[in-house]
Amino acid sequence: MAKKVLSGNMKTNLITVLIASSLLMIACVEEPIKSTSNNTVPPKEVYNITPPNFSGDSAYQFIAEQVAFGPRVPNTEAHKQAAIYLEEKLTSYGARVIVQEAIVEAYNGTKLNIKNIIGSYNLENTNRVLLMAHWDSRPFADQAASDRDKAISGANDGGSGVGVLLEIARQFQLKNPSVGVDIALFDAEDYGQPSGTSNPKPKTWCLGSQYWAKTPHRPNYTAKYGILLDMVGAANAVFTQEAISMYYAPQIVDKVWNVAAKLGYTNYFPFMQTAHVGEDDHLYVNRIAKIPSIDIIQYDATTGAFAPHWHTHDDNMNIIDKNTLKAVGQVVLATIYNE
Ligand code: AHN
Ligand code: ZN
Repeated sequence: MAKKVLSGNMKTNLITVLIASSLLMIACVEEPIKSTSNNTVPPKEVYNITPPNFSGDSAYQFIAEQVAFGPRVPNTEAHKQAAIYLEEKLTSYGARVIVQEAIVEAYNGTKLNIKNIIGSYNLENTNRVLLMAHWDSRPFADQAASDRDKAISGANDGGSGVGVLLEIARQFQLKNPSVGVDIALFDAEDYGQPSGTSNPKPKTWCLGSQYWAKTPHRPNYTAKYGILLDMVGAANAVFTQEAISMYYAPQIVDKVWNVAAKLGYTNYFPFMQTAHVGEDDHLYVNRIAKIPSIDIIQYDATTGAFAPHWHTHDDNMNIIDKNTLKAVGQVVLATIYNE
């Protein structure tokens, strides 16, 4: 049999082809980053696992279902029914669910019957990530022009974070992540004292997470880090890197914003830091439970405020945008599946 020998020329050609094709492969694997921001930091992460495809339609539906109960204000029938819905939903997607019940006191002395709802995946795994949102809605519309004493629908404020987390739960059932994950739906985040009152009281917000941080659903519960989703459903939302997250968990902010950049979502997640945007559930999870946690929260750095619909009756399904839900959900999923 004739032995095949490559001539010097052919060898050079072959090497050239090999180098060219491997460069081409690298170019194909590395997706280009869409960016509208000047201060984009190049992504560091390279994924080992392809995360599932988060459905913005599905998350939208989960928000509509919550809103259909009416405002989820503690001590109301809508609140009671929504709690059953959330527990059933998480259970149906394969989570082990604990409903933590408590009575806490609101700023005005009202005793609130609250429920923190925690759904867990891969309980045997000590390597855990905590995903959070609040599921209650504000009992009044103190930023509204009229009907200020009426509770808000809270499609974005409350509903959106929960909607994204329910869709994430659905995805976990389709493809089990390798880390342990706990989905904590906190109650009574939004019962805080309206600003501008004559005798302001401290710590009137985040009553459910304050209770949970002092008394976790399982003794000695901890997680590697936490991600809170708050107001993650409005069109063209911008999630800045807010101060409490940057103070307690800058490495998690870095990780999540780089995942967002990698996925082409820098418009939603610019590398832009903002000052304190207000107290939120992650403050107590950081301060009391000592779990380094970040808040993905819409904030408008140009106006220095939340969106105009915030704590008004415009916070309804009309302002919810599936593209924003998709961006946030895909970023969180990719973060989890890359652990
Ligand atoms: C305050 O305004 C004190 N906190 C902002 C956090 C918040 C309110 N999230 C939803 N509603
Ligand atoms: Zn609120």
